[in-house]
Amino acid sequence: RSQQGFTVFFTGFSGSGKSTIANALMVKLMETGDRPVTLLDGDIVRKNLSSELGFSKEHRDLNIRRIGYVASEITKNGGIAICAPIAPYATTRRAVREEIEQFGAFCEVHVATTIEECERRDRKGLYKLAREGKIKEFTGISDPYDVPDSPELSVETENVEVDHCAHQVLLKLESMGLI
Ligand code: GGZ
Repeated sequence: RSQQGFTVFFTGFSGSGKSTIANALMVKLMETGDRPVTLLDGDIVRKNLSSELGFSKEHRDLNIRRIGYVASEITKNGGIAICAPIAPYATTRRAVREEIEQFGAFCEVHVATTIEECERRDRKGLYKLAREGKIKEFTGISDPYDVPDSPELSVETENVEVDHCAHQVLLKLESMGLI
């Protein structure tokens, strides 16, 4: 296999559309390529890899480092890893980038759907619970989110269809020479 492995790392608020875009991207990559594609979605990782962790800074960092480690192994072996956690801390995202860039490419995609829009949708009712104080340390409400200052790509799902966002990621990967 001649092509290098790479990781697409989505970051953004709960309900911003990360998982939906990541799933659409996975389908497109599986249709067009011959490399294995692994999706490391936030809530699936939380269930299987980080089930003992909560949402303190320490626990979030540990969660992201685990995702980064798995993605770096996939990248090292020439595969494609798609990660879709909130990943609120810039320093932790930076550390994951550096780990992965030892083995292949890293494409950070900020899903920049605003907190107002995510709260307005409130698909899982979590924002309401966060406002009521029933969920503590909720990202964007009572916990920080460092806005990425130099992501490879920024998309948003308030005015743009998910499928179009996934297409924009594909175009970016093409322009990076990865697919
Ligand atoms: C943020 C929380 C919280 C708190 C539970 N803050 O919409 P969801 O439900 O499926 O996505 C959110 C998910 C966040 O997990 P991550 O592993 O992506 O977070 S991090 O990257 O910060 O480790 C949300 C749910 O878990 N959830 N409590 N307090 N999101």
